[in-house]
Amino acid sequence: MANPKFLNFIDGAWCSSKSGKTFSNINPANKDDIIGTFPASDAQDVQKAVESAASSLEEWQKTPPPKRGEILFRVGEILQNRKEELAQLMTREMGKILREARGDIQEAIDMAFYTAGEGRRLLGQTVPSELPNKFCMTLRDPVGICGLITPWNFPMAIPSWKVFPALICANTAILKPASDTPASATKFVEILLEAGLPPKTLQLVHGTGPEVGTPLVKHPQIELISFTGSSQTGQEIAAYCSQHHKKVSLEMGGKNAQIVLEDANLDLALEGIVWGAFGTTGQRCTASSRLILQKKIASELTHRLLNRAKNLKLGSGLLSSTEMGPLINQKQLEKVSEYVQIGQKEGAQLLTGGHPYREGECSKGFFFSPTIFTNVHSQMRIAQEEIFGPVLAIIEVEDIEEAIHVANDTSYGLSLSIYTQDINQAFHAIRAFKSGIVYVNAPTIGAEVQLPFGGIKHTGNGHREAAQTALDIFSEWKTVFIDHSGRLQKAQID
Ligand code: UN1
Repeated sequence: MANPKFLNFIDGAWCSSKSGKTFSNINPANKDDIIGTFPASDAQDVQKAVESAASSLEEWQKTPPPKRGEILFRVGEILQNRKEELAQLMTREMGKILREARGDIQEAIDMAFYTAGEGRRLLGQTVPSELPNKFCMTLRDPVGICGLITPWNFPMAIPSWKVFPALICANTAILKPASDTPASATKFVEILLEAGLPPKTLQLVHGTGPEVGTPLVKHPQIELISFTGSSQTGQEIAAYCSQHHKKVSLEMGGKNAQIVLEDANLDLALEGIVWGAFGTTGQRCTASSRLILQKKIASELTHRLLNRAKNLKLGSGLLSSTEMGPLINQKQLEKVSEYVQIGQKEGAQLLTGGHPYREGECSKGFFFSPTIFTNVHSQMRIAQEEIFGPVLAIIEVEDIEEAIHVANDTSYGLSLSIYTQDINQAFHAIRAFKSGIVYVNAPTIGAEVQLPFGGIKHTGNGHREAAQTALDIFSEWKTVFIDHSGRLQKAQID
């Protein structure tokens, strides 16, 4: 089988790691299928990338924002033209089914067009002064060199959330993609270059967190780190960045819940649960990993859900009949299996699944059966900790107040959802939910790029990706006062 060699992109050229070391990446649906060999980079490669990113800052900052936007517009067009080929590669590399891989690329396309438009906006404010003949406005300044560390679950969408706003705000950037999805990231960078991005503006450095991520975070010339991944790594990054006065934007875990009240449209709720819990094999930070059911409808809905989960078709995401692909790797398979044991020890009742799935061709990959626990209590670890797999914990409640209490009863705060046909209950939940994202009559997944994305509590650190809020991560406000009175005027005094 072919084993293509992929490279870093540093200082305007495709290159191996300085040490010459490599790692290979496999298809999680079929371990025999090798995606390619990639540079196992380290601090030396990061150093070269930073030097190059620094050398290109000035030229990029002189480029008018609409011109920067035109490049992103072309990126959107190229992504559109190559969507199918890129989706095939992403499915092979990451495992998500083709329909979802197309969605991932579509999110990058949306982000490209949305951010391209920002090239002609980058809105600031003009506001009145308290003094005569004095003009007040705000401008956005770039931050500098950005280190962008991205996860494997959205191999193009999440890099696009970080790279495009970083570039439109006139920063230069170093992308360190997850080592489970480096091929998709390489294609992404190739497309930016093809669209006309000045080559030294963006650097691509492949490798592990400890070997590449850590030197990136610790490099004194990197002004900003944007990270999506685990809460533990995020905390370590935040601690370092706060000590060294670096700007840091974090998007970490979730323990999202979908509430179904007794007045809900149950057919709709059922579709939402299946999609929210088992879409992308539960490997979204927005995945619905808790289902909170009002008692009256709990047994009917659980029964119908069980039927659906048992019949989900597992397999290679490249086959159009497949409904759920594999987990990303062996480690994740072990983690999910461990949580099943934890749930059982805690006294939750395993209704279905709970084990790796090895039927037929699936024996070659990291497949895991759709898993449902019932009799779950909010304090159990399976109801508190992020599992990142196709595992759903069902919690029964008496009424909406208890439902909202349970939904909020986690250390995370990304996405919460409620199914009800009662507008008063819906608005009550919208206000009472402690999360960055709320859905009514839709599952916890499915954010759109023109709206802020992110969460509160242990999910984030106060920033929001996508939308115009992303610009606040990648730029610094500069407040400008122009006094054209010709005399000294004293604010708050005159
Ligand atoms: C993620 O899981 O990290 O809202 C991102 C969604 C997608 C993005 C998810 N648009 O589910």
